[in-house]
Order: sequence, then C-alpha cells, then structure tokens
Amino acid sequence: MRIRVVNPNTTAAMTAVIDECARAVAGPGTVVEAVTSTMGPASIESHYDEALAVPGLLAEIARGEAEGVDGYVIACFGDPGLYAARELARGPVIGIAEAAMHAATHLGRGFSVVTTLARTVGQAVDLAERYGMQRFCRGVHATDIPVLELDDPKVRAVIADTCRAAVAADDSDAIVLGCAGMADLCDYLTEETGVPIIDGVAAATLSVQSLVTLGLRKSGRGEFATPPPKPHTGPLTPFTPNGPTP
Ligand code: 2AL
Repeated sequence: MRIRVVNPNTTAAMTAVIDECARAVAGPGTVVEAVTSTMGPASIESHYDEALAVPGLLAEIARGEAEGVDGYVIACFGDPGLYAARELARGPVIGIAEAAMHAATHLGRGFSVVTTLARTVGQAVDLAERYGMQRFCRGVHATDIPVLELDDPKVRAVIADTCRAAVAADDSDAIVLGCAGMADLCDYLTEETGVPIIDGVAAATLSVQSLVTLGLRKSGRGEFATPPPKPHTGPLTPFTPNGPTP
C-alpha cells in the first residue's frame, strides 16, 4: 500500500524528519511517501499560517488521488485542512493531532499536549474539543520554541523540562507531542520523562495503515462525499474538484 505523508509547511528539512519517523514504523508492505507542500508558509504556528497552508495541502491530496495513493497523513499538529482533504480522498486521511490524541486515550486516563509557541495552545485546545477529547486532555503546554528552531539540539532539554512540568501540573499519564518537528525526539523524551510520548506522525501512519489493511475507505456518503463541482476563480481555478490537478 502507498501512504502519502504530507508536510503542509514548505520546509523540506522538516519533511525529512517526518519521512524517517513514518518509515520507521511502517510495515514491510507499506510504501511511505513524505512530500513537502509546494506553496504556503515555511512553518505553521498561527491561524493565518494554517489558512495559507491548506491550498498546498489539498493540491498534494489531489495529486495523490490522481496517482492512486491509498491513504494520507496530514503531518502538522493543527491538522490543517483535514476535513477538506477527507472530502477529496477515496482512502483514509488522518491528522497527526487526531491520531496522537486517540492513541493517548489507550495508554492512560489523561494526557498533556506539549506544543511550540504559546499562541498555538488555543488551537490544540480547540482540536481536543473537536475530537471529543476534553475528558482526556488535561492541559496544553507551550515550550515557546518556534517550529523552525526545533532542529537545534539545544532546545531538546527545554522540551524535556516542559514535558516533565506538564506531567506534574496535569497529573497526566502520557504526553502528546504538539508538532511534527518533534517527531524524532520520542525516544529521548520517553527516557527523560518515564511516561509514554506520542508522536502523531508515527501514530497517524500506523492508523492509516491499519484502516487500509482492513479494507476500510473514507465514507462516500454525507458530509465527506466529494465536494460539489463549481467554478473556482483567480489563482484557485485549478482547485475545482475533479478538474485538472492543481
Ligand atoms: C506545527 C507542525 O506540526 N508543523 C508546523 O509547521 N507547525 N505545529 C505547531 N504546534 O507549531
């Protein structure tokens, strides 16, 4: 099976981290293809960034559909464009926040999210509500590290400190990592904190793999059916569903 893991920001170095973490967990019959969005912001850490990341993400989904991809991971913790992507795809589309929060509920009674900038805390709280996770999500904690600085080895200790403080403050049993750029820190943070650390990139890749293995596809009826065709204008002209691939 082919799983396309879309990094909806335009930073290829971050896609390389995402690609490695997704490949590390995928089964032998699974081909993971991590791709970088070709348009939009270099990182996604505001509502504005998120809105501008969605067309590039949807273009990758449309391309994947034309190429017969079996399922998709949206590798950004805001799960930008998740429901729109689900409308376009035949197979499952899973966001990393969605997958990580669901995985955390199997591992303990409550989890904390550790994210990047403080301004992203509200988005994570909103996502927990949207996915019915209020019962499990005990807190969202910012490291105040910008996404594009996550690859600096000096920030690892700050993230570990924030994880430990989150567990203590929230009395939580697991940590959900709030950014795809933290995916490669799982082992280090598990050792540092002693609680399960959930990277959504790995969790979402395996969730998609499981659904495809089970022969399960996106429901074609109701809300997530292919969106009704209509003209799009200006730079969005190529985005008409079933039109030429954007
Ligand atoms: C993210 C993420 O996963 N990718 C990105 O660009 N921003 N998340 C975050 N909390 O800043």
